[in-house]
Amino acid sequence: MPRVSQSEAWRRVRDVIEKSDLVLEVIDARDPLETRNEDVEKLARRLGKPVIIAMNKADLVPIDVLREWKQYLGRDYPTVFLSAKNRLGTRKLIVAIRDHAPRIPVTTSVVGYPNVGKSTIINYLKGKHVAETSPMPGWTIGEQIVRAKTWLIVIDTPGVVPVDEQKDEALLVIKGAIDPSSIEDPVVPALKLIMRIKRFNPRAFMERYGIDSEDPEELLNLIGKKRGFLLRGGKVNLREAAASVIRDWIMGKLVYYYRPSEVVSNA
Ligand SMILES: Nc1nc2c(ncn2[C@@H]2O[C@H](COP(=O)(O)OP(=O)(O)OP(=O)(O)O)[C@@H](O)[C@H]2O)c(=O)[nH]1
Ligand SMILES: [Mg+2]
Repeated sequence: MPRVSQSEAWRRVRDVIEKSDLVLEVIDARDPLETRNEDVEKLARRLGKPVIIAMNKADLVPIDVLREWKQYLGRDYPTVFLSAKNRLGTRKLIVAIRDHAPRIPVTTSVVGYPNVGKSTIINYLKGKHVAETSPMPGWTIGEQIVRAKTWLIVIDTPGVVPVDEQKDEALLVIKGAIDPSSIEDPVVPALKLIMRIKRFNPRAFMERYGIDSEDPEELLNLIGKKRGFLLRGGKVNLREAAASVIRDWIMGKLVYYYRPSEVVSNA
């Protein structure tokens, strides 16, 4: 599980939002609804801080889909999309921060679910590697204050999960918010993840592994066999297969995305 407890992470996020002028909420462009953190937004509203949504990992989603989300989310908060990793779209982020800053210099907190790319964004804004990043969710432990530009201070924070989701491992897996090695039994969460991936990208498994099946459990078996995850006696080690599927999802090797019109009626 994350290297810092969620109650501690929330305490830090609350402190950091309190001392910032602007909140940058980072979400994952592949799954904007599941990685939008309503509790973070509520907290920002309660503390009277303006919010900008940054849809990161845009390199994994087609541009027309990104534009639809920008328009949809833009009804609530100014929204930009970017790929911090590939350094694309980041100029628009800087412009958005400057345009919505209540004062200059501005202190901006960077908040959101684990693993959405908060620390990678901090590094981009600074122009060098100052914040530790990792494919493992829950990497950042404490806050980190970085003067990114003469007029911009950014504060990195640990990823936070709303309280009512913290025990739902399958949901956290879908959100890419949990380290698979910390899950006691990853099989059920992996089966749910497989169903969600197939719903939005029926070709995902064929593209990644060259195999597929209508039945998620059989698919997991086939993946385990193909990757050589076998128990003594030759049966497939389903747990290992499940953890590997979850890891591939976290690493962006299994891809899906969807449009607002596919999931919300008022899009
Ligand atoms: N494809 C893609 N991957 C990205 C992008 N930005 C970050 N990542 C990857 O996502 C993973 C998580 O990035 P971090 O910056 O550590 O995420 P974080 O939000 O700080 O995570 P925590 O500290 O665990 O809450 C890393 O493997 C990054 O390389 C992006 O724009 N595109
Ligand atoms: Mg981080």
